[in-house]
Amino acid sequence: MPKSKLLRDKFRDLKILRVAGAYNSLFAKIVENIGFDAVWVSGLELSTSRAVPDASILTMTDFADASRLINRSINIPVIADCDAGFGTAANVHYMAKEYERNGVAAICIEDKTHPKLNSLLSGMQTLVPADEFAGKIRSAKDAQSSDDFMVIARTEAMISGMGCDEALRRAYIYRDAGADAILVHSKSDSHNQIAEFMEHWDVSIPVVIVPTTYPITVDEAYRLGIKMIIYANHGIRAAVKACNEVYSKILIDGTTQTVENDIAPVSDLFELQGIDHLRSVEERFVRR
Ligand code: SPV
Ligand code: MG
Repeated sequence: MPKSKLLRDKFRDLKILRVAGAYNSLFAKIVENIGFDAVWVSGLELSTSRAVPDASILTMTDFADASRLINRSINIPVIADCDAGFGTAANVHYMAKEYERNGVAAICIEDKTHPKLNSLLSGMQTLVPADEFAGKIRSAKDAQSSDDFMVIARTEAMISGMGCDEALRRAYIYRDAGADAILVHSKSDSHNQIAEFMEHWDVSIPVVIVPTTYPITVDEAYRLGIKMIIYANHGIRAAVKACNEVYSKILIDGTTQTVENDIAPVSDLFELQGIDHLRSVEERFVRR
């Protein structure tokens, strides 16, 4: 079954979808093994993994290649963070085709100017006019070849300080342009902004949230009418902390003995590589 169909089915069948961020196949595999519904290929994680700012320093090709490699390593759908679409509505047309060809189930584009800056940073959070962004959505929808491929429109109105009314105005324009879902982003320290948005949203298409700065439980999100929660960066943050602690300890203690209980055994790595599959292929085809 195509991954885009799988994602559509989850939207139809599940009360709420839970999605986690990854920037490579390893983390995507962990996300899948834990039981999340899909992988979010996060621009923030991907940029961090290359030690560059999440500010359109990496290119569309960098992003699309990461999604392609991740997608072929897992069986759950990939939802790709495509920033502001890497240019105009014309760029978006090429981009959407490329991602769909790569097997990605859904792309997400945001209404910021390109080059963009990560939403959690202060500074240039400028939006393009709503009708210009609607053109990007129409372009992506025109480019797709299967009906199931999804285009998620993300409004950064509340990130840019414009408030809930502007987020709602834009969300309705993006829905009318053909978006399959709306991602409403907030960097408030409570979920009040999201709650206010949901109070006035008619839920005609699903709403997606990315709770990084505000806490929200799955039940709270469900009660507000939210359909998908993306835990966008908790994987890489866990990894950074763990790696810092373990490598520091090795250098300070002068031995690996003191960290052995805090790290995964090598057998876990072999399992993540899919060693069982290698063994079975060897058994069937390699002459000894
Ligand atoms: C990402 O994970 O790259 C996102 C979410 O777009 S945020 O970092 O909050 O902008
Ligand atoms: Mg991003």
